[in-house]
Formats: sequence, structure tokens, C-alpha cells
Amino acid sequence: MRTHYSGDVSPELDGETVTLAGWVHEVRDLGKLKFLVLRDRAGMIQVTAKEGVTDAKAISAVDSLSRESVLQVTGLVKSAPKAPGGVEINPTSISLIASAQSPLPLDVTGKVDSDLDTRLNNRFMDVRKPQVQAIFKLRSKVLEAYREFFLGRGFIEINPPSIIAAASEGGTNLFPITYFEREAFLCQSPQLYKQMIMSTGLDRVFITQPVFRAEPHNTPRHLNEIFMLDVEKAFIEDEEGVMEELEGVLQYILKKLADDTPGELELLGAEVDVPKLPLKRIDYDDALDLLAENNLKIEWGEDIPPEGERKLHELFNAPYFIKRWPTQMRAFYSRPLDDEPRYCSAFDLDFMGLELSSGAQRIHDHDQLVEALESKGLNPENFEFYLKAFRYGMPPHGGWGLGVERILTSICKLTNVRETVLWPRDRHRIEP
Ligand code: AMO
Repeated sequence: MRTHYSGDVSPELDGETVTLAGWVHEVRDLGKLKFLVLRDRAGMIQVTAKEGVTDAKAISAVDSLSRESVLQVTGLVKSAPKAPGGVEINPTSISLIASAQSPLPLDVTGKVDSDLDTRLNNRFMDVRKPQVQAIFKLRSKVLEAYREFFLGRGFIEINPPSIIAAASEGGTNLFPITYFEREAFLCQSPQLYKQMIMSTGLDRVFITQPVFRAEPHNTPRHLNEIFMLDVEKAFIEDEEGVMEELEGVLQYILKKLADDTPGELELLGAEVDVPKLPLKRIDYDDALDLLAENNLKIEWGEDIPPEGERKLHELFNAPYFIKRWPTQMRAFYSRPLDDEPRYCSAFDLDFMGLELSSGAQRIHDHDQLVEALESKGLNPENFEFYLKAFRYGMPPHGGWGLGVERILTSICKLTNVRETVLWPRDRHRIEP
């Protein structure tokens, strides 16, 4: 149906015949001169019809067009320095492929603002906006970069189940489902599975998987369905053995975006600073001291609130790790430090004032793991399928999880994580 996308039509093609297909972004009727802006995924192009010059059928097609209808346009490329992109199309034929009703549920041109709810309710139309399309092109690029980085380092991609019988991160926040005659849950993290794989010899794995969390908070940074990027690696000496990969992949993703998608970043007004490695590391206790010096008092053992993450970002102006967290605060599988078990080898990576990722070196000793479960009030019997993998040779290992929505929110400097999901799932939204 098309020979070119709008972005392929340059002034060098002057005089050639091309066929384009896309949506009617705007029509301007100046009497004898009619301008049509045709939009496709590569951008927009002006189609200029002149009475007396352009074929009469093509002219009358323009007269009856409604905005957002789908068209096929064949015509001659003409270099036109004043037109957007420096070219226009002089049409020889215009065919209406699918007409759009009026009024539209949403303005695509950006002239009329719509609130996020209206936009999400009409997402098929919202994603026609070039800036919104840019977010999803960047999302695809982030996933491409993530895969490329880990495949290049000898990791393999595994696909754990999404239906599970036991909580991976503790008891709450699970969505129960009816699984034939018993209860099951939607997976909140592939945590237990990626750890069990460490006992198999497939000692470097990565995962891309939707995870589901029944977290009741309805905030600009929380979703109930998250697309999680997980990594697990065995034969590490300490948590640095996987933090190095986390900072490496962050740098790789940012560089790839800067190299491959400058147009999309520009559309969103997002500049990417590729960080130098190693990233800054700060211990939890030191972060608390620093925040206290900056008038934000946090009790030892409490999480660092979003306000604190933003403050640290202001102070460091670069992505940073927080390490050495109190053991009591972190998931049961986080390995307490041998010399000071009050602290564990868990870490968070924060970027642009948002927690992007968290991870840890894990407990790999079976009995210590049983104790850790009990100390969190969890029943080891419910974890028997997992504990078993720790009884027959489990090497030291660690890993992390990175929410793709959070990294995009940071990179694109968005104020709401929902912007990065086509059809987000939150406390109130399961439709469309
Ligand atoms: P955690 O629960 O910290 O760790 O999740 C890892 C990362 O996932 C993202 N994330 C979210 N994003 C949007 N909405 C949410 N509700 C949400 N919850 C989490 C964040 C977060 O840093 N199993 C561990 C990882 C590990 O240790 O390997 C885990 O899931 O970016």
C-alpha cells in the first residue's frame, strides 16, 4: 500500500512518484489551495493540492476528508523549502481507506490538552501522537539494549511461570486466581525460580516478564502490572558481582538510546547523559546522615521516601547505588553480612530521583535460608519446592530486578509511570 514512509521522502527524491499511507493529521483549505498533513509512524508530510493543477478527483477527496481518516496518497515529490521536512507531495491520486467519525475522542495535534485518564481511556488515539509514539519506540529500544547486553555477556534468557503457588517476596501483595479446584497466584517476581536455576549450572540468566503486584497505593510511580527485567548470576563473591552488570546495562541502554533514537529523545525534550562507571555507591547509614544534614530525618530501619531519593539525586546529579541495608528491611533471601548481620548485601539503584532497581547477593546456605524465612514470619513448608534446590549444591549467587517502566519514566523525564505503558493496570484501571 505504500512505497515510502514520510521520513524516507527527502528533497533528493524531487520529481519521483511515491505512494504514502497514513492518517489525516490536519487539513487546511485556502480555497484554490488545499494542504493536507499526512501522518505515519515516521512523522508527517505535507500534501499540497492545487485547483486547476491537481486531478479533480483528488481535490474533491480532500474536500470531504475528516481528520484522522486513513488515506493512501500517490504523488510527485517536490522540494519545498518552506514545507516541514523541506518537501511536499503533489498528489495524483488520493484514496480514502477508512474514514474517522467526528468529533474525535481526543485531539491528536496537541492543540487541545487532555487529562491522563481521558488519554488512557482512548489510548488507541493517544498513541497516534508523535510524542507518545516516541515513548514506545524508546521502550522497545530499552528492551533491545537489555537483551543485547546480556546475550553479549553469555547470559541466556529463561521464561519462568507466571502462575505460582507461593509468594516470592513475602505474603502480601499477591493477586489470587482460581486454578481449577485450588487457589493460585499471579507471579509477583520470578525471584524463586531464577534462584533455583542457579543450582542447575545455567549460571547466568536474564528474564523479561510481566509481574503482578496487588499493591493498593495509587501513586505516579506504582503499577499493578510491571514489565520486569530480572537477572541472576552464580559464582559471585559479593553483591558487587551483579551490581557491575546493573550499572553496565544502564550505561549500555542510555548509550544505545542516545545513538539510535536521538529524534525520539528530542521529541520528548529528554537529554541523555551517559554516566561514567563505576557509579557512586553510598551505604544506607551514610545516606540517612546525608539526608539528616539536608533536613530530612529518617529513622534507622525505615525506607528512604521518594523525597529522600529526589534529594540524593539533587546532591549527586547522577545515578547512584544505596548499599548495606538493614537486614530487617529487606526480603528474606538477602544475604546478611558475615561480620555484621544487622546489615545485608542488598542494594538499590536510583536514577533521577526514582528507585529503578533492587537486588542482593542471596543466602545460598539452606539452613540459613530456613532461619531467614522464619525470622520474617514465613512458613518454610510453603517454600519446600524452593528450599529443595538449596540442599543439593547451590553456588553463591545474586541478582536484581529492574522495572522497565521506571527506567523509561526517568529517561523520558515523565511525571507518571503510566505514560510508559500502553494499557496500564492500576488500582482503578483494568480497562481498556
Ligand atoms: P523489587 O520489588 O524492589 O525487587 O522490584 C524491583 C524493581 O521493580 C520496579 N517496581 C515497580 N515499578 C512500578 N510499580 C511497582 N508497583 C513496582 N514494584 C517494583 C522498581 C523496583 O526497583 N525480586 C526482587 C529483585 C531481586 O532482588 O532480584 C524484586 O522484585 O523498579
